[in-house]
Amino acid sequence: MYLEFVVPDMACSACVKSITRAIQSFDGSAEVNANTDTKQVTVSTSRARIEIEQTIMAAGYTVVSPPSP
Ligand SMILES: [Cu+2]
Repeated sequence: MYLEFVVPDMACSACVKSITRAIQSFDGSAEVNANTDTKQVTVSTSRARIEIEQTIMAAGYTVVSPPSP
């Protein structure tokens, strides 16, 4: 499934790398797409939304979640 997160303090490609690495060390098969302009992070994963959210926060970033469908 695809999960979308908004990460307001993701500013540059180094942030994208840290977030991607954190998520992929949690779920090795996850695909991460991040846009520093829109601050959106899209994750293709089989893990639960809360787990990915906690992983992003553990990497030091703030997550603003859009409402779950
Ligand atoms: Cu950065």
